[in-house]
Amino acid sequence: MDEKFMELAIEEARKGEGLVNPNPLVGAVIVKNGKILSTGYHEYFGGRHAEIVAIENAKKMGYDIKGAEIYVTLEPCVHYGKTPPCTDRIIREGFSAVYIGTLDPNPMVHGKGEEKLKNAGICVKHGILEVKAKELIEVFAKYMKTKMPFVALKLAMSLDGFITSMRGKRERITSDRAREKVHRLRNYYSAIMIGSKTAISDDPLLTCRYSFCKRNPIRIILDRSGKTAKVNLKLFAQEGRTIIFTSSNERWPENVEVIRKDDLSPEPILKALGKMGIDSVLVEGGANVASQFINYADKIHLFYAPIAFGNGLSPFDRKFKGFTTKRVEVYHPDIYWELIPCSQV
Ligand code: AOF
Ligand code: ZN
Repeated sequence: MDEKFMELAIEEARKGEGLVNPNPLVGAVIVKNGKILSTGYHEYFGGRHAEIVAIENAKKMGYDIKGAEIYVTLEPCVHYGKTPPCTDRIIREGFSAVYIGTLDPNPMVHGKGEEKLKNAGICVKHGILEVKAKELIEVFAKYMKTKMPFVALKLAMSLDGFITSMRGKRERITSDRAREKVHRLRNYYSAIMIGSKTAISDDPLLTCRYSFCKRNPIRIILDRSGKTAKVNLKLFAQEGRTIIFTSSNERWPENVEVIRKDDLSPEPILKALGKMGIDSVLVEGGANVASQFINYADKIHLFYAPIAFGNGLSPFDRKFKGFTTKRVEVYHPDIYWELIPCSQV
């Protein structure tokens, strides 16, 4: 058993970012006599599972995989979903060992995949690089368990703790490098959410515009009074879905999905998104929306820029507690600080 093969399987899995939701990111590596024969990953929602891709890749290259070992980031499935069970295939191919990153939180699979493989006489071990393997499926796990989307909050903040200056139109806070990271987040999460005030004052595109982007996130605007119906926002003309939550009877362009609700507080919004099959949302602003959703955040992506506003709005005007540092990175000259709720440590 070697952790470096699991590391590679995790790297493979990440290639599916943006296309697998609401399925999990999964990667697999096939090893024989210490040599890597093939790799594979879950490429898109409804597509072949990672193990199957790795098996078929090995066969394409003419390898005999009987007696080989497979490293897979998530427990192989036992159910007939959109594809037949991976455990059956692993048994049929004659693998000698299966190394699993983490068990599948899906109750149809959890523990059953491992048991089935063991009963077939295969050596099975789970919990290889488990912290990383779990992080890989954190969106899937939250959505599977709660039917509510994973909530990620993105904040760009000045050194003195403000997310916008008082001068009206929002100024650019973070650098180009930080911006690339933000687009990675837009590619990673299924949807992106902002309030009507930000939509109107910034007129953002809310698209994913770097070479690594696989698609645009679903754009969600919270607009209680229907202010955005009266303006011709750029985001209405972008490729992909736009959803407006509102309690007004205004009319929007035809391509915009309008959901009428009296209560636009986080809980009913998140429940509605969950029902629509949306597994994750990146809350991008502004201060009002951020401070409302902060207590629902499963993760905070905070970008600190070395500038000072002297005054402005802080998203932390409500009770803020129970978060801890997951990682810190530098996107020169900005600092990126990833926070997670203490309950998840
Ligand atoms: C794996 N490898 O690559 C994935 C797994 O509808 P299906 O057939 O695609 O099944 C989806 C379920 O299968 C999903 O909820 C999760 O439990 C598991 N996903 N399992 O062994 C994979 N994507
Ligand atoms: Zn499977």
